[in-house]
Amino acid sequence: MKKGDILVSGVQPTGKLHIGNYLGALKNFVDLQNSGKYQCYFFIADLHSLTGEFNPKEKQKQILNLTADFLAAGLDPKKSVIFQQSQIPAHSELMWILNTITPMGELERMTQFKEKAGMGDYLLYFKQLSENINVERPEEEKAWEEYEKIKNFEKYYKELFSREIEPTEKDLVDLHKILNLLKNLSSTYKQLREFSRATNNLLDEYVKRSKTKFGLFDYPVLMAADIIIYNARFVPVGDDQLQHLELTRTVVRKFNSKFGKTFIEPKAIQTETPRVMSLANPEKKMSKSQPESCLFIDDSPEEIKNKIKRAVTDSGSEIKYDKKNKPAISNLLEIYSALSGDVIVKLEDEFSGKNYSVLKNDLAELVADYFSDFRKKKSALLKNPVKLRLALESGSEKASKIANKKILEVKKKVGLI
Ligand code: AQP
Repeated sequence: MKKGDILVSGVQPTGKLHIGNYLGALKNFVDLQNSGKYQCYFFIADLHSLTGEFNPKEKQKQILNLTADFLAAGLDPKKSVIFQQSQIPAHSELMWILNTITPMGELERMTQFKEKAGMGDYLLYFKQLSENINVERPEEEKAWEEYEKIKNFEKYYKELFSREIEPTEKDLVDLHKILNLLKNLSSTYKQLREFSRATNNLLDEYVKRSKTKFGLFDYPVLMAADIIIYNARFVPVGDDQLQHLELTRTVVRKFNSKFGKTFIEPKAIQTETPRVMSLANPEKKMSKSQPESCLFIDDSPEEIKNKIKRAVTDSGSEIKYDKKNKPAISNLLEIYSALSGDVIVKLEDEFSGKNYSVLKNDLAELVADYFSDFRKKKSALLKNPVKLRLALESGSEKASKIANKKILEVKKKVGLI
């Protein structure tokens, strides 16, 4: 293997890979590997994949399926270390040590957690409410006392939702009590009825949150361990992982300042398409957990054609790259450009005067063609699961040598040995 900076990234074996996973991560893994500039470590993030719902009977199949994706896309065990996260206990050991220095407040801020635990949109909505609340003083003097009480509530509310840390369930219960007291007074103040409704909804979300599994909350700490245990300087990831990577950097600083310089602060490497958007809703990212939003890289040409045909489009008919006003067409153009290598201006020129269906037809052909070789290689690889398993085992053995050395260093620094 060539010398050079170390680079690490992983993908969860949770199902088929979509074109976002490919253009935001896997394609880049292959390019970075082939550049010869890095020592590359790519792993099957099977421990991470336990944080969602899953069927244990399917897990082995998913692990081998993703290994086949890696190899069929061009990752080469002779050039990169390709391994299975759970085969290297040092990742989990390091995670535990990092857990002891990671503030919960940092984890509570993670957008992905808030979205998956069902709170993200609600908190955003409350923030907006708090920014807009401004109850006017009523004309009639007899209502002034009532107005003062509401004004106090307004102050309390704004303070609660302007903090960096989310309000606790107790804050919400208190808020609810105040709203109940104000309810009799507030018949004239429509805004407060909206707060009352929203507070009830948010309390429901807190109940949902309390049922959310801790693994999902702790996910970014395991991710930090995955990266820094290899002394990685770079991490090729899509946009959705940037916040987690920032947390990794924070954890590294905390560890180094407490126990002495041990870890490197890693940086992201991103592609031109770090955030491929959903085919069903171009305001949201394409996500495996929303299969209807996805174009999977092993979809058949027929499926690709149907999915792209059904993809939502924007109003108007001009094929123009304009993320704000034409998010759906811009997303299709980005995918087109990434796969064809043509710059977007050239595509706009090519499709000028043509309608959306021409772009969709051409894109469907391009995607089907692009992945045709991949599909063949993948189906051949899947016919030999033993070979896939051996490839993973041999990679895991190489990775564990590095990881075991690092965990020893960490244990010494912490005083465990
Ligand atoms: N829409 C996307 N555009 C660009 N890159 C993306 N990635 C994920 N979605 C997009 C990147 O793919 C890599 C591997 O993803 P993963 O399997 O670890 O992540 P994931 O988050 O489970 O994949 P999904 O589709 O995002 O699943 P959901 O949202 O359902 O959990 C990562 O580098 C990621 O940034």
